[in-house]
Amino acid sequence: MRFLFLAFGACTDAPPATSSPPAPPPPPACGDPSLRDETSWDEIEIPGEGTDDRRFFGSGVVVADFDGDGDLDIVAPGPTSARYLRDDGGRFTEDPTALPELDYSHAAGGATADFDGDGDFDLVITRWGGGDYLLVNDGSGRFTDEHLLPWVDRHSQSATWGDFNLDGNLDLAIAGHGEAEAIDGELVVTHPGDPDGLYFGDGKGGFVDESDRLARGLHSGYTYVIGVSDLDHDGLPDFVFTNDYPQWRPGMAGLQRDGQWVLAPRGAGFDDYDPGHSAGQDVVARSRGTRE
Ligand SMILES: [Ca+2]
Ligand SMILES: [Ca+2]
Ligand SMILES: [Ca+2]
Ligand SMILES: [Ca+2]
Repeated sequence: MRFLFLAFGACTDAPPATSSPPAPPPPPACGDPSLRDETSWDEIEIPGEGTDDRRFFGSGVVVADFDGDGDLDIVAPGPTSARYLRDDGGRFTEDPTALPELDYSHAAGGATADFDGDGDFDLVITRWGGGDYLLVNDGSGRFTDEHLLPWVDRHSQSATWGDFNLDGNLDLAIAGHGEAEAIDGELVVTHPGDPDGLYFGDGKGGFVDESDRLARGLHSGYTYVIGVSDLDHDGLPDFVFTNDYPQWRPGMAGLQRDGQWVLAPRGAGFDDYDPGHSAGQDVVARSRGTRE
């Protein structure tokens, strides 16, 4: 598993501000050739993350200022571990004690948010089987597992934070994938994938399993990522499901209706998620759709 990180701040295509009052210095322009110089990047290779299991692959890393020192740190879930990399003056150092001692096998992805409102970034790590973790930050980039999520043995890929029911508390959606079968050298699925998870924050630091609010047709799509957007512009958050396998719908939209999420009908403009296509003006969904 390799990562490339730019040692400078974000760039922009916007022209520098010239009007008064004086504006802060603009970020470097994207045309700055130094930003395209490979020597401007740190390359980090995390050893031991290879796997021969073709059924498994991760869904990403989590980046945030976990220790509150003003720079971005990294949590890298992987097939055999989850690793915490702290930015120490522009160089990343692994801190093996930042994350609690847990079984991180088949850690697939994660997401961060300050779900408890204490000013630091907390962390969800999803696992492709064996249960997901919600880790609470103590403010210094050290985490504990307080078992705030219901334990579900689901082949999870990724997690998404948001206030889905607009009650002021952060909620969590977890994408459920599933196991395929190897038949004649090809991976195929002959049964529905694992149900996605939907957990509403209770305002007291806990979560309530509200997965049944997702209509049956939205579950079980071998989902990589659940995106959130108000697709139909009614003020209520909707979901986009980016799925695996052509045997199932590669993409689905769930529209919020009376506290439930219902499958948007085909032809309504929300199901055009074939590989390379976009869905609506707010969300771009992409599903590979086939296995290599
Ligand atoms: Ca930091
Ligand atoms: Ca927090
Ligand atoms: Ca909420
Ligand atoms: Ca909506």
